[in-house]
Amino acid sequence: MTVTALAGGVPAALASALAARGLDAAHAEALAAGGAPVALLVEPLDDAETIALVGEAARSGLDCHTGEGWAVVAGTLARLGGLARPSASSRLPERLSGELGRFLVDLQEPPRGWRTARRVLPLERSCVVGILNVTPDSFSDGGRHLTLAAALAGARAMQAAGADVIDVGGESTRPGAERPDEAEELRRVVPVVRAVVEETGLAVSVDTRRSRVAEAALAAGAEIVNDVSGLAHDERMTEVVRAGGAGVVLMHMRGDPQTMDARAQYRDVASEVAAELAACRDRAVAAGIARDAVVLDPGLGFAKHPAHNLALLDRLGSLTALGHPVMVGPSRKRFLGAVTGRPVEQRDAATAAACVVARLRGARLFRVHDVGAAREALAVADAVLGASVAGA
Ligand code: HH2
Repeated sequence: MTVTALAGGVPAALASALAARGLDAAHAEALAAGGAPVALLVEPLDDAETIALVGEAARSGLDCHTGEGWAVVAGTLARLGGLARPSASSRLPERLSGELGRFLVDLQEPPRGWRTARRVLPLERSCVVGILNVTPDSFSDGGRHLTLAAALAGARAMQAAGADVIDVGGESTRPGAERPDEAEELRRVVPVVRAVVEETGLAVSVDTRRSRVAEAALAAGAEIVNDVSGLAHDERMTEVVRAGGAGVVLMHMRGDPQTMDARAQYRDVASEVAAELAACRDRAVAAGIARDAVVLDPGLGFAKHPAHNLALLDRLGSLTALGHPVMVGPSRKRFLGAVTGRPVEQRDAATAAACVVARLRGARLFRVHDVGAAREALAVADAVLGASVAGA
């Protein structure tokens, strides 16, 4: 059974209104959190579960819409919490109340940090991840960082512009790209990782689908594995991440970069991506990867048409509700060209705007080429959200 949040959000306005009227801050925040509007899609359900849910929802003052094998329950978080609590009078089957309870715990506890192999990265402020592609053929920065000196200069410039993490990749994953062999990917990535770690002291992640590349990069000082296949491509990858205590980005994709475009078919993109990422997270955690090491990423541009990417940005709440920090990587991608009509080298303003939208919808990490533009735009978004929470 999967449960998906169709809406959610930080009820900062309510908390601040209550605090302004004399409630102490903690009490105001707790009341406001309980008043947050939430809509949950629950499926699959059998007939008995559906009938029980309709009855309990009505008794709790919640809206409930049902169809063949599914239900949407909507109301405040506090009332939904009541549904999930076991009580003598509740007629909800244990499987359903238990699943709702587990889901609501994640929904209420947004993580404040990301555990990597070497530190806990704070996420109160937006975390900007600078892209360092050491490839000849990446779609926007291919060929720019082919020598060690050029790669290091790129990393230093991103650090000066406010990057928190440098993401080093040796394979282009643009649709239809040709793959380097493993020896070539190792040759590209490992010396750059070592040098960037030594020279910048920033957290370094390695963008790879290969376990041997991840392992060598972790040994060279990387602390995060960013795997666009969500640990599905290489069966040793999960163990390499676990054994290295690495932070991990689980990104959503269908198929692989060669086949993904044909698989961009969704009935309801946000709930499907959220459910597939939740399953990916469950496999990783069951295999021993620490929960607080996991970041989720909707995989903008991977098996998604422009409209899918835009809908996902708007409905990121379905992902943040899974209880992990969310990363987005809109940088210079095709869907931004489709919206603005700009060629790839003129999409940094659109990228910064997409980052701000994602921040307002709950994302905390932003993978970008132009670190300075994103950092500045996100500083405004962080300040607006901070002021709202502080009750100014
Ligand atoms: N996008 C790309 C590569 N890696 N990793 C995450 N977590 N999220 C993303 O959206 C993402 C990613 C593709 O962009 P880029 O690295 O700029 O291009 P290329 O794959 O051509 O090197």
